[in-house]
Amino acid sequence: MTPEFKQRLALLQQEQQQLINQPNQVAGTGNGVFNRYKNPVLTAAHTPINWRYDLNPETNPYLMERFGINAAFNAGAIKFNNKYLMVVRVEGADRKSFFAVAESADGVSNFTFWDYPINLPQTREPDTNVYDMRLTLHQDGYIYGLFCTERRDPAAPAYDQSMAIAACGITRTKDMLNWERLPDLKTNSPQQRNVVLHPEFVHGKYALYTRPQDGFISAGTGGGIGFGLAETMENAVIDQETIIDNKNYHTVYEAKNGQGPTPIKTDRGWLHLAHGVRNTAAGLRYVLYMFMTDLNDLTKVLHKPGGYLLAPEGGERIGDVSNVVFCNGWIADEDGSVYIYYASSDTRMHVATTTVDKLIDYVVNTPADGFKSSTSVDAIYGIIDRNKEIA
Ligand code: M1P
Repeated sequence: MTPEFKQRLALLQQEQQQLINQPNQVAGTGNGVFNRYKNPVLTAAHTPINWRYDLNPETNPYLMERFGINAAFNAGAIKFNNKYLMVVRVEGADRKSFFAVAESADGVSNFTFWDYPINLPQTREPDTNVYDMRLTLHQDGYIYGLFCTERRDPAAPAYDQSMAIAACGITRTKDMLNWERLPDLKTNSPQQRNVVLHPEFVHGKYALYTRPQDGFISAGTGGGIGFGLAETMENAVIDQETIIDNKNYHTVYEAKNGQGPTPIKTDRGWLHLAHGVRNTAAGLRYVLYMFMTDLNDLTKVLHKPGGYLLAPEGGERIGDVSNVVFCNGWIADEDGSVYIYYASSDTRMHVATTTVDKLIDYVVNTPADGFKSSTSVDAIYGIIDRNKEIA
């Protein structure tokens, strides 16, 4: 081993340790609904050095990166054995994503990847790319991971190398180490992404949130957050999808939307976090919004605040796909704290913290979208007038 090799390796290890060990603090006073944090909780630079570098001076004398990692984002999340776990979408420089578990003791700092990425079993139709896993601890005792599996569209002509079909892949585990692969979900929609398993049985069936859409990127005649029932997860089929939260003109979800993580049960209803997309001159803008559904009828939306809960800010606005926040993982702790793990611009992971009580207050008491400028002004007048009464 040359002194240069030794020095470079020590530097790489030191830099990574500093990155992983840096404490994370709440940033600013926030809006009272949630707290943002100063540092991202995971980046490509958090991925283990021994995934990226051949550490043998004989075969890698310059200590070059042999496998580049481009991004770490769109993570599912779960509390497991008292640790906060994310199942992260890690994307290589080759554009392929895979899943890897990272854990933290406090949920906001020191996230460290496990030794190996998840070795996901394949179905008879191998995945080209997999991403955006939603984790659900189901009443049946399994932890399910529903994710997007993408393959080239078999109908694509040779000249078109971008046409793809997105479907919902399904895997499950009991220990977060051994993953069983089940057949992909079947629905009547040509494309499915953002499919999420509800944690409880509904009329003895598995309940799933879907996002039917016509094209790979465009929702077309589809879109909206759908809901459907499947008899089994071993061969999951949804015959009928009911749209419970649709796209809407002149809202933050006018182009498309999608369920985020598994909803959280509260005594007032199920709390949902979702992403909404609108088109702008600068391209698609992704924000996060919330709604609440009825405990006895999961297709009934009880409350839906107008606008977004969380939108990209500052450095979050820049990345591989800029102006995007996306969330497919949150953790509701036993003490009522909630950790919202969101990705910015398809590049890195952040956390926002809040509580179930605050989220209920936000969802129930924020004015709904009135779909017109004048109703927004009415809402502000209402706040001002009530404030004058107490002044
Ligand atoms: O690039 C932004 C997001 O685009 C897709 O989201 P949707 O399914 O709503 O179109 C996904 O590919 C997601 O991974 C990505 O973050």
